[in-house]
Amino acid sequence: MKSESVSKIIGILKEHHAWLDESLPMIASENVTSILVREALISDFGHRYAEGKPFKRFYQGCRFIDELESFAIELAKKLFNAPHVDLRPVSGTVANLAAYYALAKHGDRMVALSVAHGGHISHAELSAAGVMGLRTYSFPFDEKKMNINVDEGIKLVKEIKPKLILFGASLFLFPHPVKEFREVADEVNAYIIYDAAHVLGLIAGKQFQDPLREGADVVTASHHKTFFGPQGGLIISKSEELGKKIEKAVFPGLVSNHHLHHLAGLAITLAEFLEFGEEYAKQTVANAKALAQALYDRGFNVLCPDLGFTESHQIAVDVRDLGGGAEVAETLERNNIIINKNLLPWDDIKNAKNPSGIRIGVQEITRLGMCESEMDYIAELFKKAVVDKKDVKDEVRELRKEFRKIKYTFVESDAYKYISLSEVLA
Ligand code: DSN
Repeated sequence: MKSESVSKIIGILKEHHAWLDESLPMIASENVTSILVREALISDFGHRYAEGKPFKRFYQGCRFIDELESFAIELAKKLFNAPHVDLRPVSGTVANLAAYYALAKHGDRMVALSVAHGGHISHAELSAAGVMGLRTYSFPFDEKKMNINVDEGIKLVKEIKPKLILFGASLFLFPHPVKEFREVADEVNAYIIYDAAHVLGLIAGKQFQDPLREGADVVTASHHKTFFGPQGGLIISKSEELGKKIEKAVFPGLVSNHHLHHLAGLAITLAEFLEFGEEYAKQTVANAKALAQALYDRGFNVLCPDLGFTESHQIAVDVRDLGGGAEVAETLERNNIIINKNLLPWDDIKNAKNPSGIRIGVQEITRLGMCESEMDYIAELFKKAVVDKKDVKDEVRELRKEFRKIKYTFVESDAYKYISLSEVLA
């Protein structure tokens, strides 16, 4: 390579790929895209502008972008059984901003989960909710059930009369009580937003709750967690009328040009989910339950044993007796098992640097084809690394050798192999 800077940059990318190739990626908010999606990402769509809606653009040259975007919208409407979707938000946070902007005004109130109880940062006043001038109130939370306290929550809604009631979370073990709040939402004239970023793939695969049918007005999401698309966001509305409000908030409100290569990749992911989504989502939830049980059997303090630990792709573990979330996450990383430290309900947000817990996600290793028996072995590796303080890097590497390919797609390919176009085409 002629440029030292470019060689350095490509060298770093290759090292990252090589590391991933011998690791267990278990961050609950990530996933890996198929080779088909990656092909879309390097297409010329990534160089173009298409402000506005299909066939009503402010730029020429959008003929094929229009065709693809309208086709993607049709696929998404079919997959989510919804009358309106907007695929243009460039992230989950932008999707939330657009929903806030469409449905509320500066100074309105919103009830959502606090960050310590699992709420996403964009649900908080210090982030997107505050940027939109919303005054946020935290749902009362039942720590034992790791869920919203319905009776107390309804009381709070009646008292403060919010404009928005927001469900969904980043630590999201069990379905949220959407239908239980529909009546009180109508009573106080509030909209229900459901942030499905984490569980979109499980909803698409019909293995979690169905927020639109349970009473949500709009569903916001990123589409790169349990939904294994390229990074980006979307908004699903329960009616055309609400969809029109959302459209205006997205453009010209918050997004000028959406990322058209990601839109193309998302279209492919929608097709993958229509074909493989149910099977993938089923295996993901089965794997999460199996790993939770296997960790619990080995003495880990996995949350909610009486409730079956989880109904999603996530597991939460209290690791205070093992040195806390930061220490455990770092120990696992040294062993090529990648998870994150996480606040648990009793933690003060000021302790975010060393919280009580860890959060584990199985959606990416499920995409690599792993099943329940691998979950049992992975729990053993967790114990060896964290409790017995042994080095398990070699075992992780060996395990990964058997699971190199991306499954649940039309063309299986290596998951983390670095593909160098400059070398192939030179
Ligand atoms: N903060 C991310 C997560 O890990 O859940 C989502 O944006």
